[in-house]
Amino acid sequence: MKKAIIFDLDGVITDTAQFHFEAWKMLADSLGFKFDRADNERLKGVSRMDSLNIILEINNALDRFSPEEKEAMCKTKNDNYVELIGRLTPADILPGISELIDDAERHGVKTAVASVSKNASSVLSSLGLLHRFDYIADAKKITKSKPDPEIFSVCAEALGLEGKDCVGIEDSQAGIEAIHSAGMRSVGINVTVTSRKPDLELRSTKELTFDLVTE
Ligand code: B16
Ligand code: MG
Repeated sequence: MKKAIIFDLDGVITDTAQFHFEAWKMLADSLGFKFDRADNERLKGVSRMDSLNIILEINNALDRFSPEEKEAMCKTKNDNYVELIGRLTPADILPGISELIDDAERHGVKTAVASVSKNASSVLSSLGLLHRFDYIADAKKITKSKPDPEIFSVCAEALGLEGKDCVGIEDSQAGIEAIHSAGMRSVGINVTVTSRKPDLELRSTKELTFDLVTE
């Protein structure tokens, strides 16, 4: 049985993936750039600046802006995003997540969050979950975005465990790759994966159960 469950935040614990999409879409529309839901799949688990670079690349505009202009665009996107997440409450925790955290605690299985978001603490706080995990790894603890394994490895190390003792839950292709590269087993939630598939594929967090995830 696995000794720890490591949760992605955006798209697994709560549906902020939708808010990230809306916030980028507002920015893209204001600049006359193409950006749709299929493009958004490439942004999941990817840092803010790397996400902007993907949008610029899609629109053949990578060389059109100075670093200062790109910082300003990231700030505008984040202002849009912060406004959207201001409405989050514990009712926005996705189905099955609270039960899984409770069951893990009951069985002595550790829990951690692996989110590359700079807003992770604020989101967890609004959801009333900031103190429910044994460890939280966010943008401050890492230097590389998913699909690099760093964020999952940092969690395992902080919990005093090896990768093989942990299972990660993710909704993005970059996240699934990061979990596998960290030597962990993976659970994918409605994930569009073109490379290696998750070890367990589920359509929704509703299908998560403690036995399924840990065994
Ligand atoms: P921020 P995760 C990631 O969080 C999101 O999936 C990704 O879309 C976002 O760009 C990234 O966080 C950075 O977020 O702009 O708030 O720092 O999926 O790793 O929880
Ligand atoms: Mg995610």
